[in-house]
Amino acid sequence: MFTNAIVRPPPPNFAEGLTTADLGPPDYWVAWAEHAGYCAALEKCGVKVTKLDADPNFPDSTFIEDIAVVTERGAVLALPGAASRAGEVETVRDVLATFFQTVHAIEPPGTLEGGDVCQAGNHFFIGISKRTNEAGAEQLAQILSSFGYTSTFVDMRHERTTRWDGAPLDVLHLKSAIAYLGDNRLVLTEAMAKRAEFSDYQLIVVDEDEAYGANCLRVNDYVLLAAGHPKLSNKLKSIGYNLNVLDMSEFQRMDGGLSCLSLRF
Ligand code: CIR
Repeated sequence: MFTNAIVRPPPPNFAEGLTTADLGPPDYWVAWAEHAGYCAALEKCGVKVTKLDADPNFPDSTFIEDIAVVTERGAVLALPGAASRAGEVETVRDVLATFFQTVHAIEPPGTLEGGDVCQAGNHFFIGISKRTNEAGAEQLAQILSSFGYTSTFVDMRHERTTRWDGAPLDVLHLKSAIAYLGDNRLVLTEAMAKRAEFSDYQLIVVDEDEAYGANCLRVNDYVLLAAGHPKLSNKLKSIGYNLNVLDMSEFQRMDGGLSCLSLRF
């Protein structure tokens, strides 16, 4: 059960953030409204939402999940692999200190972004990507082990998806392509479903044309799902999940998914 979430609304210069989606610039006010809808959805799931001030110094700072790994046993401050995002850790460190006695931290030469970290019960999958390096993944695995969790690494460096125009697109983070729903169930893209790392799980495979939907989010009694993924929506409903379908269009333009918009614990 999650009781808390930390979020940060997009700043007015949100469009200046990093992106590869080639879907055109996001509209700030639409993004603002989508973010408000996301916060309302979290509240409906029964979590208390702590909202940080939007920070125009960091256009990508709404994607707060990348800046920490929070668990019921402790918190770890990340160290973003994207140089433009490095300064986002300061305010996140301060807010985590209000919830956790000790906040561990990834240290150079390690880099790690929370989007590469997928908790599946007492086990963690840690993606090694363009943003998370081996040193960062090793450091996180050691800290998680001190909390009593196990981890395995998933190499994402050659993982590609197909962009809307047919062009190949690098998968940004591990959780761009998988989500853990509880009950030993993973939602994942076709490419990820073929990988040995996930063979012990029940797999809900997302069709390639709905790949963005793989970044869905179980929060207590609901699964939050981005709008526009009817096949995945039907699969999840048929298993019996309560869905809350959310508009994410402006975040998708900036390569961000549902999970990226909050830290949950
Ligand atoms: C970035 O490139 O860092 C942001 N524009 C998007 C980050 C999305 N985060 C995530 O998938 N966890």
